[in-house]
Amino acid sequence: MMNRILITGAAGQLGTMLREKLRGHAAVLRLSDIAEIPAARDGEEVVPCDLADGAAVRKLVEGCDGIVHLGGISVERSFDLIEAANLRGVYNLYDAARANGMPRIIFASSNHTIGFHDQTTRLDHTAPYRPDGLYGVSKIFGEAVASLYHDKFGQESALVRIGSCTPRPENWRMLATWFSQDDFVSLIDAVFAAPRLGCTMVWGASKNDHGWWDNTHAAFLGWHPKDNAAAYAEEIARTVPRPGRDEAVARYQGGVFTDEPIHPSKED
Ligand code: NAI
Ligand code: 15L
Repeated sequence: MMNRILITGAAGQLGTMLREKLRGHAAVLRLSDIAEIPAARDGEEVVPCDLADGAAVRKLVEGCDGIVHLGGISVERSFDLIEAANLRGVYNLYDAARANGMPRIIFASSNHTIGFHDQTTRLDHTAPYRPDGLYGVSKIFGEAVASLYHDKFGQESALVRIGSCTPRPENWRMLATWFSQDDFVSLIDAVFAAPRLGCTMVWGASKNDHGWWDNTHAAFLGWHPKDNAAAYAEEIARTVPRPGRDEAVARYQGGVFTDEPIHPSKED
């Protein structure tokens, strides 16, 4: 049993879900966000923090033996916003971990690191980056910081390139990208329990019949996803109009993110 797991981004969509599902997986869940978080219950601590504030992040990480790093901008936005939360924030987190005994970090990376790959291409861990926006670029930066801190200091991380983590698949693309909530939880347990982690990229997806991503390289973690978006295929075919083959959502792995503009920063 772990003593204290820190969840950053705990007020967000996945943070709120993991707050419930990781209850009891550690003696204490330390919940942090820049946004308001509902009050702590038994076995929880709420510690508000802006990830862009290095001194505050250093204190935040103190006493934690595992980190699930979800905090940051989670969609395409201006460089200003992305820079503070996803560039400075991820650097602050890794440097704070180095100063605090190097607890394992599960970094919520994203499929948008490779979003411009065509949906007909199957990818493994050697696939080249093809970000579909500044958000995807920021997740590549996070993966690079994790790699640096591993090679330089031995910091262990799982770089989870999450597909689409929702209660159920909602559209045609999610027949490939869906990551069930339970499969995310079992991955977190496997990562914290593994005798050796290193700095390992894991595709955050369930075992979808129509998936694009090959996790063979990460088999040593002993993680076995159980859910399959195919169980919802008939319902999606019945209720969701199928996009045209030339639409970004049906062409590229990153879907509609590939169609986003570069959002102007304040000074532009
Ligand atoms: P979300 O946007 O609902 O939650 C992110 C949280 O981070 C928010 O509560 C926000 O207040 C917080 N945050 C933003 N800037 C911050 C700062 N400067 N300091 C502290 N906290 C800050 O996103 P969601 O969907 O819960 O995703 C969680 C993580 O997983 C994100 O990093 C996202 O990029 C990643 N991810 C999520 C996917 C999904 O399917 N939901 C898919 C791929 C990646
Ligand atoms: C992400 O990276 C986003 O954070 C999430 O909101 C979804 O859009 C997801 O990717 C996706 O590609 O479905």
